[in-house]
Order: sequence, then structure tokens, then C-alpha cells
Amino acid sequence: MERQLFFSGNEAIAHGAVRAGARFACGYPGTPSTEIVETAARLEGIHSQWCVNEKVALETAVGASLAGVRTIVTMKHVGLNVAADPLMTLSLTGVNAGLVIVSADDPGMHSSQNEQDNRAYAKFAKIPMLEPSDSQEAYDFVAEAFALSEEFDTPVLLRTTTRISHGRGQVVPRVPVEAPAREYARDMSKYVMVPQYARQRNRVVLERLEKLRRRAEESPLNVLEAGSSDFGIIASGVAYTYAREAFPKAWFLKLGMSHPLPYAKVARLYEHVSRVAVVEELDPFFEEQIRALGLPVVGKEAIPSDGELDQEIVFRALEPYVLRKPPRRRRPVMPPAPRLSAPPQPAPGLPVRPPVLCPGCSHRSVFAALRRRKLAPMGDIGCYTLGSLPPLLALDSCLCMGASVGMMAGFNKALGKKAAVGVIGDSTFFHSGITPLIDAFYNEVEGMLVVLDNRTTAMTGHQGHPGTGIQPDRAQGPAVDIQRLCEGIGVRCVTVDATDHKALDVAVKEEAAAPGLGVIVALAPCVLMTRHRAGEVVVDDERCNLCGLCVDIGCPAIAPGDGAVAVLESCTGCGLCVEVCRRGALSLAETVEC
Ligand SMILES: Cc1ncc(C[n+]2csc(CCOP(=O)(O)OP(=O)(O)O)c2C)c(N)n1
Repeated sequence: MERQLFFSGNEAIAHGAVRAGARFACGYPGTPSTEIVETAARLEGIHSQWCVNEKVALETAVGASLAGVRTIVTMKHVGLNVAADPLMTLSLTGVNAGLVIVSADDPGMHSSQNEQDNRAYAKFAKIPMLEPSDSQEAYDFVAEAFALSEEFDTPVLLRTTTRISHGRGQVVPRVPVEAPAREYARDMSKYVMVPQYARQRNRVVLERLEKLRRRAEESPLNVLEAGSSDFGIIASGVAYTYAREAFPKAWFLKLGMSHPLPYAKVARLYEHVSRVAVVEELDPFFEEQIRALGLPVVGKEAIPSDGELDQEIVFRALEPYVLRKPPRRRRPVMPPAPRLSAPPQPAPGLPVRPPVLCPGCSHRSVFAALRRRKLAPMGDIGCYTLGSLPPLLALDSCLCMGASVGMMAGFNKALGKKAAVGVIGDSTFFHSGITPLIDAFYNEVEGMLVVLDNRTTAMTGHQGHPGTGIQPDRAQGPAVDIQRLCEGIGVRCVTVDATDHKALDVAVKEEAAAPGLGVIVALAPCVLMTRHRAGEVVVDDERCNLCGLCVDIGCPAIAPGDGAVAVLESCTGCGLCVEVCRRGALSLAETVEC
């Protein structure tokens, strides 16, 4: 006899994840999602951890996925609001190993502050969504979600509701899926979402959505179930189960892969019946899309828009419509295939001027020090994101503010070693770098974080932040000391003068070799605030052989010239080019104020 188990939906998802080859599970607790991570923690072969919040959980999951292991991350519906910043850009970067995000919604607010319908997030982020309608599907759909994630290079939303998460049902276990770990390959145009790459990825996302729609048309998860009456129902999740019981003779379009909507399958239902209703809890998610096809449908005029449904509510709501005279128009007007804008072209005759770090920017010396270590630098958002562009190519990722820390943590946890380093600015550290640092400490991450402390929020125009205490009127307020803050958490921390390139190099080398978690604060005020010229770089034309080492640091104040490099007026004399020159062709002359 077939072995059968009796699982809640949450238990089924955890078992389904292990069966699907997931090796990493994380999340932040919240009813009705909590038991997924708790169950995974009791299972063999999967690492499970609580994260400090849902944003950090998602960023940690992204790090683990990049490191090459299938990863599941769980949260309740309101948690996805907290994780929305990484989610929206993760849609653009896509994944390495499969990444499944579970959103457990709570219609009726059994234990929540609102009952938002998170199906909207699948549409908002342009990612596929699966909705199981019982424990068996909760178990089975996880493997489908991982397969879709890897095939279409996208995170997949697995959306449940309280009744699916907490209801119990029989589950037939399936043969485990082989999911070998995937190699990590750095790919800035995919993982560093600066505008020039993000614009390209956006087009990939729009094309991916149409491919996913075609998949939804063919998917066995979207089933047209024949009935014996002239009445059809479109439903997903637990609403399908209620409607099935209420109207056993109706035709059904059961949507297991519920975003993007398979328009042609919807139209096919209309070929068999003359009246169609949508049964869905909360928002008119399918209904609005079906109405946009020009198809008549019974929806929220009958079915309540708030709270949970049940068989009784569905039956009473739809009974008057079952025998009602059918509306006339039944042919869909299919939306035209979406058009993409023409890829941006540089204006003819104008030189291409990619954005660069300023001459003398202290962030450059950090990148020079990091380049010498074989660590994948997980980046963040600020001026320093420019370090990802040629010639520095010094950052592997840029997802959203604060993501560097969680991604570094997930990457290193998944590989069990210090394989990645986090790189974050001071303003970004205060914005959303502290919570993932607390998380990394709590989860005993082997890792390093470098805080590029230029004493300002440079990228947006030199605003103050809690580390500087500077107020909008430039008045001095109280300031938080980053090193003391880190030490207060329990994390080892040193502050290094970022203009002292040797000291910085030594600090990075020592921290890379040290066990556990450490922070280096690379401190040097933004060069645009100080406008101080430390010295003058002099070129010895005889010694310079134009090897390009100094040009490779990406400083716009030094360029190949006629027979030797040329130093431009914008040079601040920071001396980094002098240090990288192996032939002694560059030297610093005495300090002058400018
Ligand atoms: C959620 C969010 N809020 C605001 C921004 C705009 N923004 C981009 S980077 C940044 C801060 C950069 O400051 P810092 O980390 O100190 O780096 P710096 O530019 O000084 O090198 C801000 C506010 C954003 N990208 N995302």
C-alpha cells in the first residue's frame, strides 16, 4: 500500500522543500507561516534559520541562492511588505539556484493587523505564483516552484492562506528530486542593478512574463475540469475547494499557477458554459483580469470582498446566478503582446561618459584592497556602487539598500565558509545594515563587512545621517559611533583610515583570515566635502611604460598619455596610483592647498 502522511500545509511545504532538493530555509515567524521553518529545522539535509526580519530573510535567501543551493524563505503576508524592496529588484536579477518565497496570507485576520491580498505582489513584481489548494498540493507545488524558478531564472511566489497552512490532509510522498548545487558565476550585468544593467534586465523580465504566460497555458497545474451543468467557476487555493463542494456539477478552471493568468485557458472555459463566476477571497484579482478580456463574469457583486469564504457562503452567493439568463458577449478580446521601448542609444557624436568615482575618492582604496582577496564582494547602494563598473569591476551584486550584509551572510552560510564580503556605505549601514549585522551575529556567520564611512550620504547630495549627527539645516546633533555600535552587538570591529592604503590592506587581510564575524570601518571624509589636495602626483616619463596598472584603479584624474600616463588637474593627490605603480614612475610632491 502507498505510504501516506498526514500534514498541515506548512509541514507539507517543509517536507516538499526537502524533497525538491532545497538545502537552505529561512524566514521570520508570523502566523500562519511559522511552522514551515520550524518543521524544516527538524528535517535532515536542510539548514534552517530565523532571520531578524523578512527583508533580511529574503536577502539571506538570495545570498544562498547565488551560492548555488535551492532556498526557501517564508513569511506572513505583512512580512512581504518588509521584504518588498529586495523583492522588486530580485525580479530583475533573477536567481542562481531556485528560490521560492512563501507568503502565507490571513483572510479574516485570525492573527494579523490587516488582510492584504498578496497575490498583488506577484503581479507587481512580475513573478510567477503558485497557489496550492490542499496539503498534497502544498507538498507537490514546492518542487514545481523550484523547477520554474530555475527554468525561468526568477523567484517564485508560493502563496497560501491560513486554511491551507494550518489545515491538515493526507500527503503521498514523492520520489526526491535531484538538485545538484550550482556553481556561482559572477555576472555584473545580471546581479548589479545599476541603471545601465537594470534597464536591460527589465526587458528580460517583461519577455519572461510572456513566456511564463505561455507556460501557464500548458501547465498541468491549471486544469479545466469538465462538469455537467452550464455553469463555470474559476478559482485557486482554498476558494477552489469551497466552490467545488458548493457546486459539484459545475465546470471548473482550477488555477494552481495563478500568475500570470492563462488567457486562452480562461477563454476555453467560456466555450463550454454560458455563465462563469470567479470565486476568490479578498480582492478581485482574477476577476479584473477577466473583465479586461471583455468577458462577462460574476464576481465581487456576489462574493464578499472581505474575510474568509466557505462552502455555505459561496453557495448562497452564487445560487441566484446559476440559472440566470446568460449574458450575450462571450468572445474574449485578447490583450495585444506588450511592446518594449527601443533600447537607449548614445546620442550620435557625443562621447560615452560612464559614471565614475571621483578622483581621490576613498572608496577606491577599499576596492583595491578587496581585489587582492579571493572573496565575492556583495555590494550595496551608494556612490561606491560605481565600483562595480569597469575598470574596477569590484562588486558582484547590488540589489537594494542594506542587501549586502544579508547576501554575504546567506552566501557564506550556504557554502560554510568566508566566501563573500559585504560592502556598505555609512548612510546605508544606518538605513538597513544594522539589522542584518545583528542577524549575522545571531546566526554565527563567518564573514566580513566593510563600512565605507565617508561621513555623509554622498550619492544623494551630502545629507547627514545618524553617524554624523548632521541635521537638514547643517546643525550638529548627536551622532552614533559605528565601531561602538558593532562592538555593542558583540561583533569585532576596527576603524581604519581609508587614505592609509597599507593599513587598510593589512586590516582586510587580517579580517579575511580571522574566524567568525568582523567589521572594518574604512573612514575618510568624502573628497568633495574636504576639497583638500594632499599632494601632487608627478610622472617620471622615463620609467612609465604605460602598463595600465594605475589606470586600472578607475580614477578619472589619470589617463594614458603620449608615451607616459598623464595626471589631470582634477587629481587630489590621494596617492593610490603611486602605490599601485610597480616601476616607481609616479611620486607625490609636497602638499598644496587648492
Ligand atoms: C529604499 C531606498 N531609499 C533611498 C534610496 C536612495 N539612495 C541611494 S544610495 C543612498 C545612500 C548612500 O549613502 P552611503 O551609503 O553613505 O554611500 P555614499 O553615497 O556616501 O558613498 C540613498 C539614500 C534608495 N536607493 N533606496
